[in-house]
Amino acid sequence: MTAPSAVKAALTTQSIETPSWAYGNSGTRFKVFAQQGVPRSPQEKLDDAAQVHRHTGVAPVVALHIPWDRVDDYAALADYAKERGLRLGAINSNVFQDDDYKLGSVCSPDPAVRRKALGHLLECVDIMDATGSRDLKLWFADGTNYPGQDDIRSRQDRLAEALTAVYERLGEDQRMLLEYKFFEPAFYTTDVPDWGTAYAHCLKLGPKAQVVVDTGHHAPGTNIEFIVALLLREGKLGGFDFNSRFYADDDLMVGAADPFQLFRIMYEVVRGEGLSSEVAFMLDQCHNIEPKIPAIIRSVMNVQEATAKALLVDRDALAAAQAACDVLGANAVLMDAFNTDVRPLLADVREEAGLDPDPIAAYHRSGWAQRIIDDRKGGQQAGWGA
Ligand code: PSV
Ligand code: MN
Ligand code: MN
Repeated sequence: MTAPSAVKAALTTQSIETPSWAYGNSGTRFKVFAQQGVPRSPQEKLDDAAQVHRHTGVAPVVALHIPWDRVDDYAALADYAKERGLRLGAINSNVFQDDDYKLGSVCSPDPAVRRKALGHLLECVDIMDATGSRDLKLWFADGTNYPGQDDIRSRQDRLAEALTAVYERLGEDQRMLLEYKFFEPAFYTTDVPDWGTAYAHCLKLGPKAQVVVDTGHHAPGTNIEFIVALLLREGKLGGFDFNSRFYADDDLMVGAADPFQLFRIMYEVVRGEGLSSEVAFMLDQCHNIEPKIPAIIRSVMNVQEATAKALLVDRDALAAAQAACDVLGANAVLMDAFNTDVRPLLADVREEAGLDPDPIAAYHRSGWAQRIIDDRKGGQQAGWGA
């Protein structure tokens, strides 16, 4: 087993990015259940994110979603974050919520719609300049519902054209993260349905274009850790949108549905030297029925637990068993790490950082939940069931 001190040291290098929309009200297409005390502004979302960071110590970055987090002065918003020990992370573009986007955005057959969508993406890069954000996250709802509705290849050409324009606009230290999703809202074709399509576009664009793996965006049974291993090997894994799913894009708390899968993913991250700042560990979740801040704290802890277990894998023993063609021995090395209770180790890590060993209990004791219920009336909706 890897020495606990080395595991603890590696754990301190990971930072987890929480999404602004997870702090707001969300729901399904059937109902948004409003909760008391949810943020009424991007600033209040940052106030809540600061609580998550305060109790976990590893969530100093917050992703924004434009236009859901539209403000007049983005540099001032970045200052607001900084004053709370945070920084602004990925800017998530939104080319799916306007009526104009019924037949797609950058892939639409209508050139005026394509121009509008590209204008929004370029505006997001302007916002990155103001906030100091490194990453532009691109998720396209584009696709078709019926065979013959539009030309699959022409849509790829339009996509490539828009991505190229955005790529050329990126600054020296900025990146674009292209996210794929196999279906929904389109049900016949999706223009960026899988890692292969995202990878092909990113490869042509250049090193500043990277693939983002949303763990809820695959067909059931897909081996996500294989995709992670491959993208890391090719230097093309820009980050994760973590969440968990039982059926489709459920956006439940990461690690809730399948902690073993999360461990397997994190093992490939560790194996591929991906615990660096080059890989963004973002959450993309919605908390429709559970209180939001403790749910986000729980999610951060779940990522940490999977990471700790992945770090505990005895890589020398694993390599030896693999080289000896010892199938069961190799599997046992991995399972030993997965079956280790890492909660005491993580409690130590927190205490050594001056934090409460139990972040959820510390949050409940802090009084923040009652304070926001008292102070905030009429909280914001996250947009839609992102
Ligand atoms: C839609 O599926 C989605 O959940 C994507 O995963 C994006 O990352 C997110 O919305 C925010 O736009
Ligand atoms: Mn996502
Ligand atoms: Mn999604």
